[in-house]
Amino acid sequence: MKTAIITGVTGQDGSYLSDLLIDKGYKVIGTYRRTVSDFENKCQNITHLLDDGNFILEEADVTDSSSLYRLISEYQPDEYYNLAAQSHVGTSFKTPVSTTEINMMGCLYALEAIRLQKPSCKFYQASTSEMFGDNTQCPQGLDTHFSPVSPYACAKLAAHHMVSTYRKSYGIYACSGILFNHESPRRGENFVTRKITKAAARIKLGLQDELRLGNLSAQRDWGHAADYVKGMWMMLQHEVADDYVLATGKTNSVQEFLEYVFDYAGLDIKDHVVIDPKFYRPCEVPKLWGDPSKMMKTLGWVPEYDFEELAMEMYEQDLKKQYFKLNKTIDSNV
Ligand code: NDP
Ligand code: GDR
Repeated sequence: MKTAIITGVTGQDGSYLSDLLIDKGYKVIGTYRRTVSDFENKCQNITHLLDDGNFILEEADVTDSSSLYRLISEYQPDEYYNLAAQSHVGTSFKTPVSTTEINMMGCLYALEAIRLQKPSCKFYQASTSEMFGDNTQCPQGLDTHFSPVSPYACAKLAAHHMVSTYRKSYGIYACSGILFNHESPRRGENFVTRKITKAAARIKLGLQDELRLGNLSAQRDWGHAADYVKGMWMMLQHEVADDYVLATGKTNSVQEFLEYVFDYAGLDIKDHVVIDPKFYRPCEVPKLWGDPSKMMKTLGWVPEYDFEELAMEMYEQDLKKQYFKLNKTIDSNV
């Protein structure tokens, strides 16, 4: 039985990756960090795993190197997926230092712990298309010049280079997956797709009237998280460690995502959507459109979801959740 450590297991990708690895017979050590917010809410993406005998939840902070040393020494993992991050690009402009500590140093601490305690452990780093920044040369691939425009992307780019340095200098099996945006019903509620699907569901049920958004012209290559975690795992099963791009190869604007969801829900954008400069970023990434050809040719990765299926699933799941909450409130009032 293989053992994998997944940091950031309560997040979107950590939860899908846990599902996949447990299904494949792994023992999964998922890490979360304690915060004052209630445990149940924090663990909502992994509630279904908490009683699984092959899933162990461990407390760790990736900026605390000792917690990573302890985990690697105790569990002697075969694979380590570094997914923990301050992952909100907009927030990184307000918290550049802690974002860098988590997104850059968190990666370095893990690489060092592996090098010193279990050098045969394979390492996956969650790199990002944000590293291409304002370079709009499309489609973006492994040869595209990086041009980060946020503290988030700068920290991720430093970590990205650290990964290839550990691969070349120390012989660690370390891969970076440069992943383009991927979403799902488990996506955090302050990312634009989920903000839109949740708001559309609430407007439909009469629970909300207005949706305030920022820049609608940004274009993103949006895929489904379930497809992307499969790609992460495939990268670590190849004979040699390498870097890859995971993307759908198609791009859509935020406006197009909004239109699709509102049309599907039978709502009129003009009646509900307000542009609020509060959600503009000091510097924007205008267009992301990835080239996944290496991933497809070398590893045989093929995404199962398309843009419309993704948007539809997210809206339907939000509608169900909001309907359930509404009925619970009505029940408790009668
Ligand atoms: P999420 O924001 O959903 O999850 C991030 C996780 O990291 C959360 O569980 C969070 O826990 C945890 N975390 C944050 N800080 C720390 C810390 N100091 N120590 C331990 N855990 C911490 O992100 P996603 O699942 O969407 O993304 C996974 C990774 O992939 C991230 O690294 C992200 O930057 C990267 N990525 C994501 C893409 C996407 O489109 N989703 C695309 C490209 C890259 P808490 O609740 O405590 O904050
Ligand atoms: P992104 O995702 O920054 O691409 O990073 P996000 O959904 O936050 O923004 C996408 C685009 O939508 C515009 N936008 C808004 N964004 C948010 N969050 N809220 C709004 O109200 C809003 N209105 C318009 C943004 O300006 C942006 O152009 C995600 C994260 O998962 C990163 O961790 C990951 O590395 C990248 O994707 C690839």
